Amino acid sequence: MKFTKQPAPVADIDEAQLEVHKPKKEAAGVKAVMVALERAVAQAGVQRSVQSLLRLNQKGGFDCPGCAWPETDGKRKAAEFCENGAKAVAEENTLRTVGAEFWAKHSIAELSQKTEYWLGNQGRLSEPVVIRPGETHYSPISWSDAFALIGERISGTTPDRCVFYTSGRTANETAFMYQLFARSIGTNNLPDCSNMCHESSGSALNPTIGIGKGTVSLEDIHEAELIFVVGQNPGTNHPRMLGALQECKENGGKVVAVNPLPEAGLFNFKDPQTFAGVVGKGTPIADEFLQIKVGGDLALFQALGHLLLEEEKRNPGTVVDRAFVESQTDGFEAYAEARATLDWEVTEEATGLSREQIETVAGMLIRSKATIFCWALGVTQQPHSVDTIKEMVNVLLLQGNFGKPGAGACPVRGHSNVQGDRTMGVWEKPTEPLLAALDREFGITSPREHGHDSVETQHALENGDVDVFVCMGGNFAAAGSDTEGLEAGMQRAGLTVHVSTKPNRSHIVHGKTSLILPTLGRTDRDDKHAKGIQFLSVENSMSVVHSTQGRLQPVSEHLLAEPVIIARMAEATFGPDHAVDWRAMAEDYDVVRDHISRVLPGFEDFNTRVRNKAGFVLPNPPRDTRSFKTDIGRGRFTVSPLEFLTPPSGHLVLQTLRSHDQYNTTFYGLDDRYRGISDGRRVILIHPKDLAAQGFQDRDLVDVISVFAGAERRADKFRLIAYPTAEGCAAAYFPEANALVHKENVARVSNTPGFKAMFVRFVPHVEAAAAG
Ligand SMILES: Nc1nc2c(c(=O)[nH]1)N[C@H]1C(S)=C(S)[C@@H](COP(=O)(O)OP(=O)(O)OC[C@H]3O[C@@H](n4cnc5c(=O)[nH]c(N)nc54)[C@H](O)[C@@H]3O)O[C@H]1N2
Ligand SMILES: Nc1nc2c(c(=O)[nH]1)N[C@H]1C(S)=C(S)[C@@H](COP(=O)(O)OP(=O)(O)OC[C@H]3O[C@@H](n4cnc5c(=O)[nH]c(N)nc54)[C@H](O)[C@@H]3O)O[C@H]1N2
Ligand SMILES: [Mo]
Repeated sequence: MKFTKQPAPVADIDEAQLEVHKPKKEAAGVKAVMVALERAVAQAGVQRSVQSLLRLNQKGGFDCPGCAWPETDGKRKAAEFCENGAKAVAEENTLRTVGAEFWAKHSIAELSQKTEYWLGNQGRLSEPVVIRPGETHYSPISWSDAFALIGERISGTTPDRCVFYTSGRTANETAFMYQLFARSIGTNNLPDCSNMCHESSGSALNPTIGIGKGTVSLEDIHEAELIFVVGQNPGTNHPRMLGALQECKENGGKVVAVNPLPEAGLFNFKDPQTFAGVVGKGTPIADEFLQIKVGGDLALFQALGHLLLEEEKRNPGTVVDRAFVESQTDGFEAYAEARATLDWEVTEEATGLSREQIETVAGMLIRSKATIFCWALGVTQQPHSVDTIKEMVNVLLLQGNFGKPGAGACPVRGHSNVQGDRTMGVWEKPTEPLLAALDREFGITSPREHGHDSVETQHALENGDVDVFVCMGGNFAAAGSDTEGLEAGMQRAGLTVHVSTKPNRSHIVHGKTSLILPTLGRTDRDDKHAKGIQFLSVENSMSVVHSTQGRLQPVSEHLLAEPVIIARMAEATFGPDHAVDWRAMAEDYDVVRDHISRVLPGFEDFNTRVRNKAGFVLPNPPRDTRSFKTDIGRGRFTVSPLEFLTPPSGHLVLQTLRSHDQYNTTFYGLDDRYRGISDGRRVILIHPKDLAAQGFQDRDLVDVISVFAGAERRADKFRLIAYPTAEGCAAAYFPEANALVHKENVARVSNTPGFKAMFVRFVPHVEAAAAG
């Protein structure tokens, strides 16, 4: 098939075009379907769009690259996707391509002036390119020369000066090969996007419940009596979750939303796949909305624990699941003692909520016999995130909300295979059993010393300690904090290797030498193998492993599949006589799966079970048997001191978030429809009272200054927008505001950047006088 349509590249963002309308109180509906189809057709044409959307999340089809929310098994609708999933697919399916001509036309100096929106919209990368010291443009390089260069550079330095980043789209088999490659070289420098995302969840769950993952299934969401949605914007980031919440409500369940912003999807959902959703009023979602202050969640869950214990004192045996607590947990007495008293004044100050509001929600918890706490980044990107999540676990343990239908912990993951990548061993702090199993299976000696996480990688880059930086997907320069320092650090790396689908900022602020290696995406057919067409697998947010297979014709014949790229990097590094048979794995992914089945517990007989239509579920002790595989063999109550964000006087707390029209650092479009903001992104959402108190007016143009540990960071030209956020808390888009996040502003223990915990003030923006 010849591709005919080559839609023109888009114009870049013109912030002067910014439009602001009233925020919406409902999500999805017919509009969502229309936007999805319009975007799909604009990028890929009718035929290709139909071809791909009909296979999205279907058995034998491909896994949606949009998010990690599971598919509705057994009763999948003909079109099991959401607006943003469809946009993610359209983004990948585009017929625009970026090849030699593009790179010859645009210099790095020119490209450095472009936004991610413009860069990403140029199209799919179609051939490998290189830029060497002193050059101003990328230019084509053959695959074999590219691999030779990588092999040479890795062999020419020490393992600790090589870093291997993974963004969470990487499939299981790919991730397994990738970590094996790093460990065969001799490094655990395997930072991943999880470090910036749900690391705090793993850091809190591992010691308390013995597994770093959620403990619920999709059925549990449907059956819960009460669900908390904390620090999450499902209407935009996990739209299919709204269908699950709707089902829960239809079964009589209740929902509590905890968020500083009144996000549309938390209030009303119009399921575009049902008649009622199209013509009716939709389903109200949240029964209670706690408009919490940013960073106030630890205080909230301490107060809820306190109120539950008080009720237990009044009516013994009605709240605390005594049998469960006694037989399965440890540390209850110390926890009960710590939560016996509460300072309501401080609690109200920390949360911005009234005592009555918190008591109402505690009453709902007390009445519920099956509660689930869902959470996402509003909770994980604070200095005290790990303590907050531990406190949520305390409340769940108290009522025995593990291992029974409709109950449990549900960290809602981001990237579609971020959870699977970690399961496959992409982790800078690997466990000894994993390393021992790798060594046994492959006859290598894995390094035991921990490697760099994302933030440590940033430090290493800035210190000039990285010679080879390989990025398996993602956009590290834009995703991390302290943009200016990070970009300078990237430029100090000896060689950057970007295995990517689309151009992005990280390609532009490249290492001294840099390669961009174009690869297949989820939707592309992977059939250039002696053994014929191949499929891969992923793990969703609920520990279900299933296959994913793209069928579309790739936009260019020069793309290589990720497993092939890893195998060839390894061959170039180790030569033909390495202990690991890389080529066998690249030719036939069943070979990778056979290795995985012998290395990772839970993957026995992987090749057979992955071919089951619905895939298979990984073992999960809290869910399966109400047991906790912690070091003490019990669930652990913990005691954390109260902590919340107290900005210096004259400052607000700034959180960063995603618009409805972006995927992390990539922008599908410029319409944050539910929040009513379009055609511009450099905005600060601010409560009208704070706007007045700061001496500004709606739409004023300001420069933003953040303060952290005595240091200041500055980002210019943002427009203040009066918005119904919690008082004292402002919001801006990621990645524009990343320049304001000091790299040492991180969550304790997990080292996740404090992307939702900055202290900022504003000064009027003054245009620099024209030169001359
Ligand atoms: N369409 C689309 N889908 C995506 C993504 C995308 O960019 N676009 N990204 C994917 C990825 S990698 C991830 S990790 C997830 C992210 O999914 P989310 O976590 O939903 O992403 P954010 O936009 O960061 O939204 C965080 C929410 O937390 C709230 N919040 C901020 N601070 C606090 C706080 O202190 N307390 C509480 N209670 N709430 C707070 C914000 O108001 C916001 O509603 O989505 C995934 N899915
Ligand atoms: N301020 C602030 N910063 C944040 C966050 C925040 O909430 N606020 N969130 C953090 C979070 S949760 C995350 S997950 C990170 C995201 O960090 P990353 O995962 O590094 O960033 P993405 O924007 O998802 O990466 C987009 C790029 O991935 C490439 N890509 C897409 N699909 C594929 C594929 O199939 N294969 C390959 N090889 N490449 C592909 C494309 O080239 C595209 O340009 O950002 C973090 N940064
Ligand atoms: Mo994420």
